[in-house]
Amino acid sequence: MNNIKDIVNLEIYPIDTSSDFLKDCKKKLKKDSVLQLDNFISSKSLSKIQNEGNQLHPQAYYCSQNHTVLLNKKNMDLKLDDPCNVEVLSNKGCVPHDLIPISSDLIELYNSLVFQKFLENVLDIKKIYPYKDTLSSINYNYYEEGQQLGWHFDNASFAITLMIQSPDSGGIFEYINKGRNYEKNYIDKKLIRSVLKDEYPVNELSVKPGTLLLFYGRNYLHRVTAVTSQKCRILVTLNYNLEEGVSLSENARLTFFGRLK
Ligand SMILES: O=C(O)CCC(=O)C(=O)O
Ligand SMILES: [Fe+2]
Repeated sequence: MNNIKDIVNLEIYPIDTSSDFLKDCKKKLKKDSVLQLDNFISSKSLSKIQNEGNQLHPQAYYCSQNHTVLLNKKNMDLKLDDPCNVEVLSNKGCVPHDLIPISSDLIELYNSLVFQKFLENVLDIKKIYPYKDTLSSINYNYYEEGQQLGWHFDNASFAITLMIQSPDSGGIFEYINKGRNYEKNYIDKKLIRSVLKDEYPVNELSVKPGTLLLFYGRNYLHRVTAVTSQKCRILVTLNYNLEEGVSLSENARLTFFGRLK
């Protein structure tokens, strides 16, 4: 039986007990807008997940799409040089939740009340819920050589990712901790324009296998640069909702998984 104690490195990250540790995480997330917890997953569990990710790899569904930073299609009725109407490319493979074995440590982690409570505390959220549909809660993402995720703001307010396998080169997570305030309906087009033109200094994170990353993806512009090695980048997204019974839109499911169920 896999147990949260065997999956998470509780000696380094006492998510089950220490309130000081929680306060620290909260503070860091507020200050830096990202929370990076290296070696969050124990080495034994990480090996299991890496094997699982490599075994599932042939079943990945690959998609390639052009989209704007707001994840829309180019709108011909808007100014074509509006930075929110400029298209970037995203292409990657995805293995959806229903293909992940029920015995997976990822499922244990995702469903763990200790882990969920930790996320709720750090993110200052009352309660998080899994997706209602069978595909969207846990996703393996595969970035092959030449594949990337273009600059964007997420639709979801926060993102939780787990690095499984780093490529030998490229595939770097880059972000700026401003650009939009969704709650206040504010967007900094000048800033977005200069980021899209590579004229703004962006932050990059060096993320290793086993690292858990939390970030406010809806307000912070981010991307994954193209992988430039034969070794692919494998990353898991742990996707939760703020309300119960929510499914990912049909459009998004068809785009990312190639099916609705
Ligand atoms: O792959 C990553 O590190 C980030 C993923 C991401 O930004 C997304 O799925 O929206
Ligand atoms: Fe994102």
